[in-house]
Amino acid sequence: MRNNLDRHLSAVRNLGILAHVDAGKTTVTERILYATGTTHKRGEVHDGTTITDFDPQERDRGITIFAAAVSCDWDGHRFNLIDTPGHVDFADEVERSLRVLDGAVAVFDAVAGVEPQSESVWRQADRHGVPRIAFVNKLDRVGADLDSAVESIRSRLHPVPLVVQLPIGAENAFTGVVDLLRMRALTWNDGGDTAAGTVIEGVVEAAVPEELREEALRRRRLLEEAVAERHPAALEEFCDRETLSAETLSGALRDLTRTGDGVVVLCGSAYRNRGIEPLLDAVVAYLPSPLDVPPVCGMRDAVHGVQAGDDGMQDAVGEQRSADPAAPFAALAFKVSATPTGRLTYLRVYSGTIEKGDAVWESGARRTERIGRILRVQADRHAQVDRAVAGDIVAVVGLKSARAGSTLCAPGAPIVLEPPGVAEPVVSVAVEARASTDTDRLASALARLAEEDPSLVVRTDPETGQTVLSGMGELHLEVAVEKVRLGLGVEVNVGRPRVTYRETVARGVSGLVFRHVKQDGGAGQFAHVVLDVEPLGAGGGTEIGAESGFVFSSAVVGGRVPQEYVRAVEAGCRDALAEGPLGGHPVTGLRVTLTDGATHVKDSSETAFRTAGRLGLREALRRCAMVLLEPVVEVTVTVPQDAVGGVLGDLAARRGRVTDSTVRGGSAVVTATVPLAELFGYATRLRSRSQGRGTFSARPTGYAPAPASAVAPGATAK
Ligand SMILES: Nc1nc2c(ncn2[C@@H]2O[C@H](COP(=O)(O)OP(=O)(O)OP(=O)(O)O)[C@@H](O)[C@H]2O)c(=O)[nH]1
Ligand SMILES: [Mg+2]
Repeated sequence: MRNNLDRHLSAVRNLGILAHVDAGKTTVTERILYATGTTHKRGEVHDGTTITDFDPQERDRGITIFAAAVSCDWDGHRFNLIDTPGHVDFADEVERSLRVLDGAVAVFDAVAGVEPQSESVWRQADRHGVPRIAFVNKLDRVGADLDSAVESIRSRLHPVPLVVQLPIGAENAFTGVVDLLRMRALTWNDGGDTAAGTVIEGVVEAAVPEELREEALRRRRLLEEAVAERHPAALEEFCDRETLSAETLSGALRDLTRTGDGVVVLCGSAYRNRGIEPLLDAVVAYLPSPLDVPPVCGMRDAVHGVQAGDDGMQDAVGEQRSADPAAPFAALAFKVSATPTGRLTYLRVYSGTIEKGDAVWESGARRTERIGRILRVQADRHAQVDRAVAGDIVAVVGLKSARAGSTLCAPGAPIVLEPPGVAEPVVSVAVEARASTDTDRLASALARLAEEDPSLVVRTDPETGQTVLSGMGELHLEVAVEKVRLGLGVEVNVGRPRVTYRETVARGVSGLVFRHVKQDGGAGQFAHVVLDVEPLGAGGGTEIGAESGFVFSSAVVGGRVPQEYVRAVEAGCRDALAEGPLGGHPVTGLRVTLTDGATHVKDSSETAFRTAGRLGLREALRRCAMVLLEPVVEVTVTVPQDAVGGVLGDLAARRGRVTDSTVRGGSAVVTATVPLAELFGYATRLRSRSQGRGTFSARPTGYAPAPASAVAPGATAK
């Protein structure tokens, strides 16, 4: 029984397709579904006919917005595949997907090489320890060059590229690849009727053409040397025989992929349907199954059953779960979406088994939920299955409170798995229904949307009473508003986008004494605190998405403030960080030390110390020298060389600082850091300046001091 289960699990591959916008992720996914016989028609992104870009806005805009999961079978293996969006505004979708994947295929454009967002997702995958293989796509394009793409992978991402194929033909004449392991030539037939009769579409295997033999042998040698250098068993064989067998190479490539000591590189043209089958074989051969990845770590939820709002993690104990279908059930919800089928919760099951009707414990709302139908996901189509076991990615109908990031587990063995991080929003717009009768419907639709997408925040501006929607960028907000408009049929007015500012400490204060005392009858309150506040120093908390912009410690001696009150002071300080003294913006990049304090036998309590922490830090911040920070991004603009002058002038006018300017594939590529506030409307401006031939992408780099002139009146909306 156990062996059967292990066999099943070792044949599962949970993988993501990652890349910069337009590298061809959705097209690769589409061809994978075609090659595996999951679909019988090849959809195209530009026709709006792909399986994974099924949302109306994705079809209209020709980009992926939402990560979509699909399952397919190849060579006795089950692939659960997630096609992710490449646009930076949707990087949170990628983050959530990476949290639940065991491996990934990173797609690169053979003309552009490594592009900014490929670099960002590569780093994200590094952080999550997700092993990956590289697919250099678009070899059919004019200017495509595998070697220079590989060089840019090496120089910008710093892995050891292990190239296992040699392209046959170039650009329009790209017909196939030499497989350097088996030393065979693979070419692809397009199918159709020719003078010689009907040609069946598909891959044709043959001997390596004579004219490529020498080059193929040279590259095979390079591959063997690179592998032997990094893999002890391979090195032994290489020393004995001065060569490596295909089996040894394959095994070593598998090991190097999993440890991250090398990255296998394949190539092809998804659009022309060349190179997909070897890519699938490589996923099977090199990427890990759920059994090959380390057990997931979580915290045993010791106070299972207490009310929501209690600090349930206080007594939590670390616990590991391995991919064992017989172990207690544990799964992480990584996506929630409202569909005509109902509310779907996407789960990665880490341990145990669930069936329809099972009761599970949900960590977020801290309540028991019941599993409705279990679905194997096929983008917008679904097939019902009886159960889901460790290692599976499925969607579940019937869960009411689970959100992206919730843990679901067996009620008898509660555990909380670490949720994916959520980036903080950097752009906000005010939204209102054009007809006041639609106001409530709009508000509840926005709230539902924010439930599905944790990187969207909806709040009411206390001063203006307006509904303010915040997110990761202009496009993110535009898509959200459009989704509500299309879904409800409600016309919406949208205000000007504004960036979210932060405040930080430039010069701190020490020995600030704050006394919180109320002793006028009834239960009193008594808490004295003495606080030091100082800047965290270079970069502290000013990276976008930084989690540790605040460090708290206690230097109180002699137990003058008991431990539980110290924790309450810290919580109070965190409360105070929500609104800084300059303009009510969140405060980041500071260290607070509790140096002393005093308690009262009767009137001291955690509540009193929390209040003292909040009011004390607020008072301290008023006395600090504070600096306003604005979000800054790195933009990469690609334009025809004759348009570069205009682009440079325009960037300078937007307070941009050019950091690099090169020529790649006949186009000028300009890199600059620019305050995000200056980039609104840049896409339209660039299009008109370059007659539609320019493209740009932006990557958040952090916060930087905002000049006083940058903050126009009213621009301080949070
Ligand atoms: N010439 C050529 N074009 C390709 C190839 N693969 C994809 N494309 C085209 O490149 C464009 C972008 O492809 P997509 O598959 O949407 O790229 P993506 O990476 O999914 O893009 P986002 O999801 O928006 O980040 C489409 O017009 C594709 O037809 C290829 O191998 N060769
Ligand atoms: Mg896509």
